[in-house]
Amino acid sequence: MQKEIDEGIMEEKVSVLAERPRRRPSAVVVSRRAWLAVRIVAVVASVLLLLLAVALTALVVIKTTPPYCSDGLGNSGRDLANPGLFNDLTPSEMVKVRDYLLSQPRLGLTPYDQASVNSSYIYMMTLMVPLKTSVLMYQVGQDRKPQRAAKVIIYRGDSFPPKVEEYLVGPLPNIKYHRMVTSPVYRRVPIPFSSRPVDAIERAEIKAYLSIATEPLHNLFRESYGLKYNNCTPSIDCLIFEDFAPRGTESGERLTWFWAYRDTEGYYLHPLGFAIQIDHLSVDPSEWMVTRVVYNGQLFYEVEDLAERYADGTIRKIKPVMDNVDAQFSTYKRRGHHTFDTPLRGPRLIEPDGHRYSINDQYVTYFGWSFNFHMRTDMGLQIVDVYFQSEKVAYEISLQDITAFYSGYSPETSWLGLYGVSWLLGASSYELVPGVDCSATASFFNAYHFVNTDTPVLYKNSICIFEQNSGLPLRRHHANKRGGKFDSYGGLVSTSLVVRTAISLWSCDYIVDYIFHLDGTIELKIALTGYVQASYDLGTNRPYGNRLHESANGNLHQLHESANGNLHQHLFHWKIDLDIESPINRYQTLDFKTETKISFWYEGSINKTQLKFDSSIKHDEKSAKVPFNFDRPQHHIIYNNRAYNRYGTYRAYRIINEAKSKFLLENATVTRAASWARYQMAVTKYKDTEDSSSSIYAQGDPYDPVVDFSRFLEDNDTIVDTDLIVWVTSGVYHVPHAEDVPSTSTAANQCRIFLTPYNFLNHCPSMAVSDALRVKRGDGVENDSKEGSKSNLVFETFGTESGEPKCYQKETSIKTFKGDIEKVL
Ligand SMILES: [Cu+2]
Repeated sequence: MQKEIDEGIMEEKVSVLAERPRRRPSAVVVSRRAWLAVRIVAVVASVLLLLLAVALTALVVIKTTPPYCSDGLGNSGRDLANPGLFNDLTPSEMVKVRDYLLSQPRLGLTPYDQASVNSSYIYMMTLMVPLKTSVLMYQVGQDRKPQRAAKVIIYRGDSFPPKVEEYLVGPLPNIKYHRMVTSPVYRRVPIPFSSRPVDAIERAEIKAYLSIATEPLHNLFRESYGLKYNNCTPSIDCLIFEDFAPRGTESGERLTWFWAYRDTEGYYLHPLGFAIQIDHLSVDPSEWMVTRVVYNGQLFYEVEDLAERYADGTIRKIKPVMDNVDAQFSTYKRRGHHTFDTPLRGPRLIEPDGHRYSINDQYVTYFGWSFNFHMRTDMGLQIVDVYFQSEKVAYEISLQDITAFYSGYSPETSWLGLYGVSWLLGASSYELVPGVDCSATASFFNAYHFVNTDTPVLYKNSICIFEQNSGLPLRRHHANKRGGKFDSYGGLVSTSLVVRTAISLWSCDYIVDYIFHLDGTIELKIALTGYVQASYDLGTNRPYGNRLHESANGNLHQLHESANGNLHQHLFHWKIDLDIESPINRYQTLDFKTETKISFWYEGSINKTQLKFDSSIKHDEKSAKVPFNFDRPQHHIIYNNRAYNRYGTYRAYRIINEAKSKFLLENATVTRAASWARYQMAVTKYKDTEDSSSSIYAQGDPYDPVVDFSRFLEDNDTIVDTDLIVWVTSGVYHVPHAEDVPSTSTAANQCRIFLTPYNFLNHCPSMAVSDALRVKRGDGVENDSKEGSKSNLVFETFGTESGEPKCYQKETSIKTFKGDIEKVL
């Protein structure tokens, strides 16, 4: 039975086996190998295809994406290891000077980080630019290279009486001497301590003093403004104080007004109607005192008096209204009507063949130009040793001071007169933003300063150099035949090299440009922007300006906080040391007048009236003062009496001051340190001792200034065939108006001076530029124009490629911007 069952199972197994498809073992082996081979081939093919695709894509990208435009001419960057003749102090030189001076026991200096107002310490150091005579001797191989030295300013709060001393320290880098020097241009020796700029050490003491002095006013600040001075949260509920100058109304005083502002973006437009005046003349802060307090147009002599009268309600109070929404008017947040409905980018520069200028350390060449730039901590960026087409044009072109004299009703505004150099134009030249402050294609340079510090401070990208396209032809002409048919065209777009810094002096920004044009012209330009200086509007400021903002607390008739923009005049002083082929030059004016004569060419007695000019050589400094006078139009020429162009005419440069601004405040005591402002132009004989028309001490004592420019003219030197300096004042009246909020715009606020060749050459030097265009008719040759018409025009571009650029412009990103200055070494 079991057997039958087993057999039955066996049969079933056999039958199951019989039902399976029969396979040939050899066929199975071949199939697996083939499958493997197929898979390998497939993988390899896929990889190859992928690589091919990548290669093709790359090819397409390479073919369709232009390469970066070339760098063009070289830019070596700063060479801090081997500073040249005019180069600024390097950080390592600054450290050497600092360490050398601190190691001199006789000087008794305290390191800056441990110093107080009543100690002796280094306030500032800058390069002592070598004397012109020794530079010129060195340049012609008649003398050895002038040694580098530093000029160091030391505050001596621990001497009796306290004073400021200036030292020459050198030679660099292996220092062997330090000598106390007195600049012959300084009228006052020793330099009065009261005229020194307020530095970070004194400022910190003042802040601490204000903190205690205003404690009794805590309630007044809170109730009137919703703000606090102590223990506040920045940008939320803080009241801040800013100091204004001059510091007093007479020489020797140090009485500073501190104005209160709401701490918010654009706080300059949020004056609170509170100001406190402090006498901080003493080197001992415990002797400082509050001398005046102004609140809502009411004057008090003691803080306690104001606090008491505020508490008992016997004075006019200010009610708080400003909130964060109200404060938006002073910010740069986008608002208002606009026509670019979608955000669109504006045009930008492309340099298809790279930079056409080269920079070697601080030495620049561009087209026919060559010059050096250097940064002075006090006076800012300067240009020295300027040549055009290998001919000497100028030894120095430099800004000397920026002033602003204000008007107003309140005690703070009515005495406001600012001297920028005392607030340090160089150390106020901060980082520039690529694509906004300068072209994104610009070359950027760092500056180093040693002021208010214990170690050198890096000002990143604070100088920029770039070639700009003005969008205007430098020259062009379209010539038609008499019959009206086109004859010829010639043109050249105006490009120029810009050397730029932007000085931010508290609320105001001054963009300072030295511009080198292709026709041999140098342009000096200051464009004004930034915030205006607003004052608290008491309703009595109207003759002095416009109301810029009002805040009402729900009731338009109840104005609580309003700002007034006060009338002021900006003035800029330039030193222009032209050396036309050599330092030996003359100054002449072409005085325009009319003449009426009987015309020789017609019968009878027909009178012809026309313009003519008389050339007038100026023999001495007194005759070379040029006050503003529209009735006597003039051209101003500096020429070399021993150098002629091909036509036998004296080689010369002409000075054009496009921004003459009549100075009406000659008799105002606050302007005495700006006696240069009385003349739109003055020409003096070069003297090493008349190096600068202003000084960092101008602001501290404008009433009896350490440097008084008018004295340069008093000796009435002969100025014929000698080294001449041209001093030019430009400026602008500014009545702030609603559109100055939040910022003044540069469009209509530019002060320009031109130095332009006048028979210096034989023809326009821009004829040498290769990317000019000349169009003329070819002889009988006809080309197909795009429009299909026949033309026989010949386009000459003098070897320069025309048409669209085939490269992609390298730019510096805005993201490189850091904003802060930083200590180095
Ligand atoms: Cu202004």
